[in-house]
Amino acid sequence: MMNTQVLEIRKSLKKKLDPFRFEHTLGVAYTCQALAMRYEYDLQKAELAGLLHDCAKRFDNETMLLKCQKREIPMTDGELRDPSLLHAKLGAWYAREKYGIDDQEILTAIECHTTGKKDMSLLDKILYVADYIEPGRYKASELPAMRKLAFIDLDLACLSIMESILKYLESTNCPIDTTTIEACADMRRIVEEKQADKAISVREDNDPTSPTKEVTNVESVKRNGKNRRSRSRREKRRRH
Ligand code: DGI
Ligand code: FE
Ligand code: FE
Repeated sequence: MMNTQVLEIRKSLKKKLDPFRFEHTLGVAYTCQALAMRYEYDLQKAELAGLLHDCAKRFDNETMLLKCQKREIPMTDGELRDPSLLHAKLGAWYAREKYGIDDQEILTAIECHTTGKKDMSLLDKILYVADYIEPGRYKASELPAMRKLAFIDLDLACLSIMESILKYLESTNCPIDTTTIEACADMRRIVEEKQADKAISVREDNDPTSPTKEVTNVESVKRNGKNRRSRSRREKRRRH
């Protein structure tokens, strides 16, 4: 069933955003939903985050600075040096105050969608990645590979996008916000820890003397033998 809140938001954004930004918004909302299906996240929350993520993108830098000052939204040095970053924070403010979103996960995802942040939630990562890979994007680097990777390993896709953006910012001498650097370092730590865990478990699987291997074997014998047998006995009993 189509949700009326989503329809209202879409109608309002169509009026307020320029046609290219509106198309991008629909693309991000759609991609957020696709990733939410893949990673078993709430589809409607993912759609709302995608729809509203750039809702403050219609203001110029000067206006955003004034609006943030007026609303006492704290600004970082990086945002003061490049106020275009403020559309994320200001967007979260609009989502809450003007579009009636009270779900903190959605608001946080909108707030960190440009720089990322430490300890990103599943929705933060879904929105961050969807913003980069949505079908309408064509300029970003390595898009086909990123699009594929997003549906294989979300953390690795997130890290690859962050590294690519940092490389671009460094090459163009753009002021880099510390949040962007922290987000990338944190995601690298997560990916490296996951890779180390995987390497250990592969080594243990190949080592017949490994104690964990024994436990795994005992456990799998229990699961595959005893439990399966008792289940089939139960099933037999039920049938007779
Ligand atoms: O609003 P969109 O264009 O859809 O996408 P976005 O909100 O992810 O913004 C993308 C731009 O933000 C991209 O050109 C890289 C830039 N960006 C990300 N982190 C930083 C940054 N720009 C600066 N100056 N500093 C950062 O730390
Ligand atoms: Fe944005
Ligand atoms: Fe965007």
